[in-house]
Amino acid sequence: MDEKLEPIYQAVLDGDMPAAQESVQTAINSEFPAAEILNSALIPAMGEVGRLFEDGEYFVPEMLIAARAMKAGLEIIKPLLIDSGVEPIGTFAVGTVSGDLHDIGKNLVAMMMEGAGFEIVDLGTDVGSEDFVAAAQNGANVIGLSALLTTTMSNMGGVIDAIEKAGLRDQVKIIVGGAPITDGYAAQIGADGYAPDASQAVTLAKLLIE
Ligand code: B1M
Repeated sequence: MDEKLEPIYQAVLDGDMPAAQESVQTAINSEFPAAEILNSALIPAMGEVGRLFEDGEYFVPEMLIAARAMKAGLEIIKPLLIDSGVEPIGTFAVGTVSGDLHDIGKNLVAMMMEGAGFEIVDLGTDVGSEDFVAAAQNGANVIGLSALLTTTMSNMGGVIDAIEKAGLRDQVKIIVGGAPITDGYAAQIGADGYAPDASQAVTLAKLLIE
């Protein structure tokens, strides 16, 4: 790993928020590309946190402070990932489904969508079907459902059913993503598509509203 990225990776692993902010800022000051900071340091660090959790070396508090450090780093690169002043190409409403509190991936998807010119309605985490239905009623063209837990991914199908029951299914495209989700699962629950990461979510959403 590049020596400018190593302290960022380490700061997230240590859950050291000030060090994460400082090391991200240092990398930006030396004109390191924001996308590389994200893809080569921040995301791999969270992957390693997950591995340490699985191995019983990290517990929930360590995951929590690592997530806080990552979010602080993301806040710094956010303006560089978002190209402001672009005419909205559609409205993207996004949320993490009911029972699920993971929001880093969802926030990244929202950031990239904003950068691609979508107007964003961020519904937050632990979002019930009724809020997704309301977003569709309020004119969202694309709805994004995120889930990180095998126990909450099943709530995605419920959201799609609720949108169908409200008579809104033809008006919106629904895309799904998150670590346990696959193409096959997306097809099974009747979503319009699945994206494995934030940048592919943008490509998919643009394709669907074309
Ligand atoms: Co949690 N957690 N967690 N956690 N956590 C995982 C998901 C886990 C895989 C860890 C592990 O065991 N290795 C495991 C799930 C196992 C399973 O379901 N089979 C797990 C567990 C078990 C839990 C708890 C149950 C732990 C407990 O309490 N015993 C608990 C559940 C709480 C709840 O939600 N009800 C819990 C809690 C937490 C924290 C609160 C401590 C914290 C979240 C903080 C926060 O988000 N604000 C946390 C964290 C940080 C993680 C890991 C370590 C990292 C997640 C992350 O932010 N990744 C995670 C392990 C892992 O993923 N390796 C883990 C970085 C992020 C950029 O990636 O979110 O995957 P990701 O998003 C990607 C793609 O998935 C995709 O694009 C993003 C980037 O390109 N994507 C989409 C995501 N959403 C998309 C939507 C789209 C398209 C693409 O379209 C709409």
